[in-house]
Amino acid sequence: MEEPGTVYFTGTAGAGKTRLVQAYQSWMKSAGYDAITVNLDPGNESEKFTPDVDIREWVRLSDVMDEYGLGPNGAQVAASDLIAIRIFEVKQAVQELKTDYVLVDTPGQVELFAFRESSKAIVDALSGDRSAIAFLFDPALAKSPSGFVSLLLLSATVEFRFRLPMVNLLSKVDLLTPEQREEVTSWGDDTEQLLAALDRDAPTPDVQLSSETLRAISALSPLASLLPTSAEDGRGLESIYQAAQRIFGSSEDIEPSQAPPEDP
Ligand SMILES: Nc1nc2c(ncn2[C@@H]2O[C@H](COP(=O)(O)OP(=O)(O)OP(=O)(O)O)[C@@H](O)[C@H]2O)c(=O)[nH]1
Ligand SMILES: [Mg+2]
Repeated sequence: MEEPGTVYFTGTAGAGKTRLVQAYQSWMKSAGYDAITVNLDPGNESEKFTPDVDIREWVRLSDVMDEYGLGPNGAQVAASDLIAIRIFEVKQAVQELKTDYVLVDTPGQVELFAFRESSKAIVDALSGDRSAIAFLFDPALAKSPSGFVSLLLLSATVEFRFRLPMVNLLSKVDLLTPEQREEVTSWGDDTEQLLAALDRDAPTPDVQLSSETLRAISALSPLASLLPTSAEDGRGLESIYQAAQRIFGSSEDIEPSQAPPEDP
């Protein structure tokens, strides 16, 4: 059997990772694909989310806090190391489910995921040759030009660190007006538009830092276009699938009629 395609969903706290993983799994199932969800967040308390493989069976944030006398953030760091030690058991649980696609929800502390050695070890151990990262741009941050640049920097950091193909998503797009959505996606397509938007803001140190950061990032890698998505109304879920297929290099394609409308 071909190895499953694995997509890690990451992004800042509250960007919509957990709901998107669930919505995307439902969409995949309704389109006839076999996908499982894996929760890698030891502190995930969402009662509505019942992942197929749950890291909390091995490591639970509340237990780590009690056992080591740590607060929630210190416990996330310790938990990440504990997860790295048990990751091959998690991998085995995933393999036993014999699926085509694995959708992985990651902890909200994106700096933990992006910077700690243990998360690199976790991703390396879980990933086969067909793996990608979906980075969520939260519209609450992405709708301001300097917030957008901060997310670009974070996304580029994740990309350089994991060296996996990336798909950048604009999440919760149902919360933006059509004009806002167009403006934000245009920044992802065109550095000049984003620089112009920064120039329109007052020249505070924050805006100057963003302009210089943007110049540095765009010299390193071309800007990534954002796919607008919504777990609320199902927009863009098919585009995630298509982007993943391009990355995984499969010729298999879907009938457009099976999918919900892209832009209701
Ligand atoms: N309107 C709207 N709200 C959303 C969408 N996706 C998520 N939300 C809301 O945004 C909040 C955060 O969603 P989560 O899916 O828990 O986000 P997360 O990135 O997993 O959060 P952490 O794991 O805590 O970092 C919740 O109140 C969700 O209901 C969406 O597509 N549209
Ligand atoms: Mg979550």
